[in-house]
Amino acid sequence: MKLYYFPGSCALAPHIVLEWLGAEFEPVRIVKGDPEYLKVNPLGVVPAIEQGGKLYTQADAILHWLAASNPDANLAGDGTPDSEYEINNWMAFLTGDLHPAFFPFFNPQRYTVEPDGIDDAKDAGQALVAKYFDHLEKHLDGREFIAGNRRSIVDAYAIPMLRWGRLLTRPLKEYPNLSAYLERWEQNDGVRRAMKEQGLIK
Ligand SMILES: N[C@@H](CCC(=O)N[C@@H](CS)C(=O)NCC(=O)O)C(=O)O
Repeated sequence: MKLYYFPGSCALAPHIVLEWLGAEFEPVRIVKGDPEYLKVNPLGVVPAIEQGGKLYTQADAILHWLAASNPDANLAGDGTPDSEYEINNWMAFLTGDLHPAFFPFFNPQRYTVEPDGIDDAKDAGQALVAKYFDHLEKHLDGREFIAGNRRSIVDAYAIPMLRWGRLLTRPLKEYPNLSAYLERWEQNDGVRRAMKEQGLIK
């Protein structure tokens, strides 16, 4: 199994899950825009996992696939409609709302045709991130995990997003619950192994 990633990206989420699972895999670091990688994944984005001649893409789908392939690890719902709903609800929020809100911050040139519109695009993205961070901040009040009462693929996915929060003009430390949550997870063995393999910590 190969996991394609670039450091600190949303590919950190499946990387963390693979560490939690104790899976055997090869992390493959790619450079954005590398034409060789476009031959693997024509969309040019990470994460992607190659296994058995098949390419798995889309973080949400990959994370659900990993959880479903390893049911004993209990990383998704417990099979009841409500627990599946809760996992899917938070995955949709993180992958469909929060992650895209960062797009104009990281790639503002894709969101404006005005040469002097870059800062505006970045600011607009940050305003949207703040809205979603406020929502998650309230949700995490008194909670250890985002979905249910045990760790799940949702927590793995939240970790890279919250790390990006440290780069914002209104940085993560202004959200006490989010900061404490991330700091807790950054002490987790599997999370540390994944961050180390991506060169994010020593
Ligand atoms: N819908 C995709 C989005 C993946 C995505 O945008 N990944 C970012 C890294 S976090 C990326 O590869 N960006 C490179 C680019 O947009 O060129 C998913 O959820 O997997």
